[in-house]
Amino acid sequence: MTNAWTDIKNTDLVVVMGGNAAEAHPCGFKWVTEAKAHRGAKLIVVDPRYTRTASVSDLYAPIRPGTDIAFLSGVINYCMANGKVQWEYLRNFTNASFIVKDGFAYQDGLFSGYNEEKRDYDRTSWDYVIGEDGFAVTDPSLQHPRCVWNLLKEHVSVYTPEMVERICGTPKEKFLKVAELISTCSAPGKVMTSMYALGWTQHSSGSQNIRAMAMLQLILGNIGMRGGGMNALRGHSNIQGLTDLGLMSHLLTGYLNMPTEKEPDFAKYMETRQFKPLRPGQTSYWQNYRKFMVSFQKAMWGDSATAENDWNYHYLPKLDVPSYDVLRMFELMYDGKVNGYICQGFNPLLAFPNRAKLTAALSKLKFLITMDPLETETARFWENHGEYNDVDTASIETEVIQLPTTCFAEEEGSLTNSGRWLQWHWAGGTPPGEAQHDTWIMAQIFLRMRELYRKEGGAFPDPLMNLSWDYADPNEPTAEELAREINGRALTDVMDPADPTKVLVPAGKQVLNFSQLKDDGSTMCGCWIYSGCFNEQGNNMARRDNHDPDETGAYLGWTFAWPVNRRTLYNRASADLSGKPWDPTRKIIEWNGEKWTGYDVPDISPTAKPEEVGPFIMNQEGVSRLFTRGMMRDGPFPAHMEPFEAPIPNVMNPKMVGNPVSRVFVTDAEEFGTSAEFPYVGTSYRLTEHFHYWTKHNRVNAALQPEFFVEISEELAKEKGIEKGGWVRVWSKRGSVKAKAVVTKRIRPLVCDGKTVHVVGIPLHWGFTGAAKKGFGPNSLTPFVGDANIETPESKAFLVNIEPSSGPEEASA
Ligand SMILES: Nc1nc2c(c(=O)[nH]1)N[C@H]1C(S)=C(S)[C@@H](COP(=O)(O)OP(=O)(O)OC[C@H]3O[C@@H](n4cnc5c(=O)[nH]c(N)nc54)[C@H](O)[C@@H]3O)O[C@H]1N2
Ligand SMILES: Nc1nc2c(c(=O)[nH]1)N[C@H]1C(S)=C(S)[C@@H](COP(=O)(O)OP(=O)(O)OC[C@H]3O[C@@H](n4cnc5c(=O)[nH]c(N)nc54)[C@H](O)[C@@H]3O)O[C@H]1N2
Ligand SMILES: [Mo]
Repeated sequence: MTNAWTDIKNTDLVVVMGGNAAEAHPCGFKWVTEAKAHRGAKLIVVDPRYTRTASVSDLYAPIRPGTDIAFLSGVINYCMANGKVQWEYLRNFTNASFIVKDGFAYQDGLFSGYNEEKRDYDRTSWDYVIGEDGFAVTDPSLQHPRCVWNLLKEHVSVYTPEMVERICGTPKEKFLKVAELISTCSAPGKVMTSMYALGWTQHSSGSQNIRAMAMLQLILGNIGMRGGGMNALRGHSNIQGLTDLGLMSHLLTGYLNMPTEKEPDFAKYMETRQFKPLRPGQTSYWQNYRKFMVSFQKAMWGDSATAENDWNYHYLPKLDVPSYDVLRMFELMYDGKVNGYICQGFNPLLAFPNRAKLTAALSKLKFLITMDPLETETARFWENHGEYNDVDTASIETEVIQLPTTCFAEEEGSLTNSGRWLQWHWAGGTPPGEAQHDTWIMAQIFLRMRELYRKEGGAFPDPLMNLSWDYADPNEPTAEELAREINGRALTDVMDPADPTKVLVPAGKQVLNFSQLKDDGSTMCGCWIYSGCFNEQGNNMARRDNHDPDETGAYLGWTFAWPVNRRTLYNRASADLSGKPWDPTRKIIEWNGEKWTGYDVPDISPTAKPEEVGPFIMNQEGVSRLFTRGMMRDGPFPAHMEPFEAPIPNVMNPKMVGNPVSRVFVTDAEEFGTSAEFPYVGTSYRLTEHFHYWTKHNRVNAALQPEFFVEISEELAKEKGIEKGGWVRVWSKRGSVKAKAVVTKRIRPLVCDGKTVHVVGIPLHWGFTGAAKKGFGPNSLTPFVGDANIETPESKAFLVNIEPSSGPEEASA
């Protein structure tokens, strides 16, 4: 989230599109209720299904899964054509005025530079014109035909209301009502918030869905504003923490990049990272990259990391492919290239696509270790459950070792919520049986491996032997020790840059925040964006002051938000060029002639003059981007692409299948179904009563939603002779499942490009362990393909067929 859950109460308009917050985020949804009750805010829901969120909306519009880019581009087109633009914000705070190189173009669904063989773009033409002074050339009058604004205008002009209806199946009148209501938020005193989750991410063009809305929010001037922003509703209680702390295979902590093969030494790695400002006078905050990186390496390897050995840069793995995401890892397993797999707090057999392929992949391992408090389907993948898990147990030789762990309620630590708040919690119970904390298990694996290396030697033991392991009890680092390490401290006295005779941070003391980090080895820090969470003031994540002076919803004394306790990102953009709030009733920060004051931690230097520094200091431009220079693999503007399995051809280019730069593994190419064989659109989602695959172990939840079902419209039920509550078989190119049919008015047929499109809704909570009835889940059906930029699987739009059937057969043995 750019903002926070509590900030949603400040909005005028909530757009829930690509999510279902009332059911998947019921606790956070109360802030929407708050905004409606106390501000008279309106709620728009755009979803293929009439959800419980839709049931309390002011305006609901149906949409075909996987077509949100067309819809949002249609809204952008509407706003541009009708002058519904926050002009001053647009001119000063976005790259609308930047001139783009001549070679850049878009035609037949493709941008310039496409290479069909490589399934990739040469992105060199997706760039600005750079002047002789080294700065990007701009036209503040927005008249230049090749400025970003005019290129965007042309790009979105095809997304007329008629085109939106043709692609999305959203009736034109409904679309126009949505567009009109959204466009009112271009007024500086009106603000809209975007709340989204998997309905946008789990698509082969998921990243571009989000970009499309972010661009709309910039055009309306809603980023950095109270009650505005792009608010990703994160899933698991600590999934924000997962990405922050570098658990993605291509990231280190704090969104520093994992080195690649093309960066064999530290100098080469740094060459492309300390971005030079692209406009005169701008701050480009990544110029501090080296401080964060060196401090991270010092946290990893302590004294052995020195200037002479480039802080042990050679210890870091170098990626030979863009990432080792879950799809790629399972592909490698499937190809027999992986011996062992440690699966910690993850149930991929139910969570990832194409279950038959996953089972085959797990069957090729020599060993599988699971770390989980519960019995998972992944740990039991080899067990035959008749039609529910039809495997040949005898032929599987994988050795499975189950390590029972505790769960969050049985341990101390912090969870980072969607609003970037690091919230400390305390253990609420003692672990049952043989269960151990994850930290204890990981420490044991490390200590025993190190011992083996010490005794037996081995290839390249240094990164392991020299790993910094500075904990009171090496057998189990405590949560506090880890948090202090993540915050960072001075290793030798750190001198004050303003007065080099004065010690700023004495050796051994915690740094205040990342502004005190150095690139000379005098500081260490596990995760720079978290620095400040546990400094000499103590554990700031444990703070529980719930005062909210002036009722802004900021709660600055409650826990700690990264970065530096800032609650609204880009908050400089909440004020105009002179530093006055666009809307005085929504003040966040304000320039008082000498410094920035207000209700939040400013995201520029507190004394930086308002007209001098742009509000987007993490961008080289100093402003935000309506056009990205080669950052997005599939285009600098979002463009409509169909899912890999779609009921109609891409109207921009009928020959195009899916996202043209999404990775497709060879074995999956023939696994995509066509609409002739599979006429219906499958989509998958969660229910309030269950949390994925673990609450089915709990009898109360199991009783609330006992049995796997699919949802279809009355029209489809009639057409297929399917009875309410009767058994159906649903199948795709990759598998077949059986379910009870829920026939509902909440899903309606759509008409896309002249064709009637039926949606089959498939909730995801069932498997073959736990207290609920056995079931299958949508991932027996979903395709093994993901987003072009980040490889999130395309779970929300695929093709299926459906027919009445008999119930499933249990295992005979
Ligand atoms: N009760 C409960 N709450 C949960 C979870 C749970 O398992 N149970 N899981 C948590 C996790 S990890 C996550 S990630 C979040 C997920 O939170 P959400 O994304 O809100 O949850 P989903 O149910 O997957 O819903 C997505 C919604 O998007 C709609 N949709 C599908 N395709 C499209 C599309 O192409 N466009 C649009 N506009 N909408 C589409 C679906 O119909 C559905 O209503 O929920 C979290 N909260
Ligand atoms: N078709 C389809 N597929 C989907 C989705 C969809 O919408 N449609 N949603 C996707 C999404 S967003 C998600 S997040 C995934 C969810 O997929 P998973 O993350 O695999 O699902 P969970 O059941 O939440 O699994 C987490 C496991 O962690 C265990 N656990 C809990 N606490 C601890 C702990 O402290 N330590 C350890 N070691 N283990 C612990 C639980 O017992 C559980 O078995 O599913 C994905 N798959
Ligand atoms: Mo999730």
